[in-house]
Amino acid sequence: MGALSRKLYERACRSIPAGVNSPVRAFRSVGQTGPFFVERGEGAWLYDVEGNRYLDFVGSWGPLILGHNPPGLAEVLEQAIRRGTSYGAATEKEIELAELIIRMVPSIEMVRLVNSGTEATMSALRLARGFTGRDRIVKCEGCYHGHGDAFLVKAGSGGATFGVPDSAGVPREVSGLTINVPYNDLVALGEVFKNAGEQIAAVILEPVAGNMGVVAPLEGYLEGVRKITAKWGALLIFDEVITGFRLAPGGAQQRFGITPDLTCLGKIIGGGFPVGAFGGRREIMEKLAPLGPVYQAGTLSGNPVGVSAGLFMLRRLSQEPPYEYLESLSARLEQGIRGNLAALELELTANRAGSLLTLFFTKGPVVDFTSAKTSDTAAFGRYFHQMLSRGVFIAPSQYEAGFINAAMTVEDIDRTVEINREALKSSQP
Ligand code: KE4
Repeated sequence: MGALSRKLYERACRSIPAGVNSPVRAFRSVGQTGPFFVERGEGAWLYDVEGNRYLDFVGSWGPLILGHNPPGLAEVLEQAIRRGTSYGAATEKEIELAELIIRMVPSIEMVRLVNSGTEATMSALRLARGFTGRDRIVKCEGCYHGHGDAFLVKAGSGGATFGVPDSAGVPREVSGLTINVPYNDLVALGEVFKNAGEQIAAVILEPVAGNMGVVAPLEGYLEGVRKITAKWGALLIFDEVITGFRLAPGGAQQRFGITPDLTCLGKIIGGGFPVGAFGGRREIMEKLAPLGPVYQAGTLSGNPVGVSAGLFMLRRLSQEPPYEYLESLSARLEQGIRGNLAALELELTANRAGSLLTLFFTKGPVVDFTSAKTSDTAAFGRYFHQMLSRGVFIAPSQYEAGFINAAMTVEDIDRTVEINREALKSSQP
């Protein structure tokens, strides 16, 4: 870390816990005391305060599928801001965004906007409990659904990285209602339902997991979860905060042909602005206040600036879909990395789903949290720094996804493959 970043970090630590506003940004999982500080982002690149530039595979953790500041976005936002930054009153643009989300994600008949992925999952959970009259929920070990109390039970993102399966401050009465099952394990899920099926309001999962590193559903897994939840009258909630609008215009549910009862969205939907959403079957959504008994609210929900960013992103993704281009870049990167592993005779595991990719420092296969946790996180930490020092910024944690974005070029990918090879060589013990 450069002298300027170090100085800023020391100053930040005096006023912000660990100097950051979200734990993973502190780089503690890769053994570094503090992060570099960003000066600006442009296209596929991040620039730090020392003027170093990094090819950005974090992309604000998913929202920036078009890269930083895609052409046209700043102008749209400037116009929006000039009309006021927030009204706390209804606007036509909120209807336009809702209608566009419904067009792109067919399982969504009605949708409500919120301000983050956490708010989307928290609200979807309360709605599922209100709709079914049941209290228990099922989640998968290694899946992360934001920092709502009910989900901080073996959370797979920050929690796993910090080796803290539960969070302090979550009452036992709350975490006791959350049942964890291994991802990709229908037998375990069936068992849970056999024991407590009538008490279970919902199963929530990432249809492609990104928060234990990238782990795709095994053949038949999502279909099996759909069947079990339907049989027992529990709702199926797809947390598509990462996969929504990324794996396809209609997200993972379009890619795998599964219809959940509720879907949670975030990240891309705001293009870097704080926007989230949850939506699904009309009969469920109509339980929401002020129509129905399930309360949910938000001062800045449907905010005109965030909505303008969301309309820009989703219109761009539906009118000029980057998915083929992203697939070609992502496949090229995966092939390059696999070629390096073979040439260096390294038995590591590269998992990819569309433009999501994780290199696990373990032999694999990595199909759930238990297999992900066999990764050598110290080796990953060395690799992270070798990549960063060569100008490639990957997630500062083994248990996160890498995000390829449409501002990247074939040359960027080919350069990354070369750097990956050098970094792998120099990070060997
Ligand atoms: P936010 O509240 O952070 O907007 O969304 C929570 C969330 C919900 N569901 C999924 C599948 C998610 O991946 C997330 C947030 N993802 C993390 C990265 N693993 C955000 C980065 C961070 O926590 O700083």
